Amino acid sequence: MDKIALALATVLVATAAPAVSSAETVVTQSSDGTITTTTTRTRYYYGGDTNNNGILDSQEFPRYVYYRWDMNGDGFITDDEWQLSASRWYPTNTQYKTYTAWDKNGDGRLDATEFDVVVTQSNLFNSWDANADAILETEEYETATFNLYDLNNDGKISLSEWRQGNN
Ligand SMILES: [Ca+2]
Ligand SMILES: [Ca+2]
Ligand SMILES: [Ca+2]
Ligand SMILES: [Ca+2]
Repeated sequence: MDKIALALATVLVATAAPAVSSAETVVTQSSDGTITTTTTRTRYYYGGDTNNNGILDSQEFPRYVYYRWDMNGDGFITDDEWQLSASRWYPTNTQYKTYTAWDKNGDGRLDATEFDVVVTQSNLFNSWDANADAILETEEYETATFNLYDLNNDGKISLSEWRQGNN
């Protein structure tokens, strides 16, 4: 019975960690016999890359964050989803301790429009976009994502930090 429970837990962890990227390798041979291998990497950005160009820009960013916070994918950020994400995405800003100030229509949850205001007013994109060119390069995206998991800022992601980030 314990084995079954453990196997189930493993499956849940595996499915909770989303596919971040896929790699496609193209091998071409030119007429002189030279073989060239090119690998391109495509990121999914959780559906936030709405124009599908492989890059998150400042317009797309709020929706990307929204998809990541809406863990059950029902289209709303509820109190429990807010609690799980706010302290990781806004570790130093107590303004984001609760969602109630952002719930303009008072229905107890945040829809995409309400949440866009949160992301825009908090200037979250600017803190991710280190070179301030209004797009997130791979390195900027990776650094910011790493920081989401590295809760104690020691430059490493422990197993427990990894689990907390994927719950
Ligand atoms: Ca894009
Ligand atoms: Ca939800
Ligand atoms: Ca609402
Ligand atoms: Ca940038």
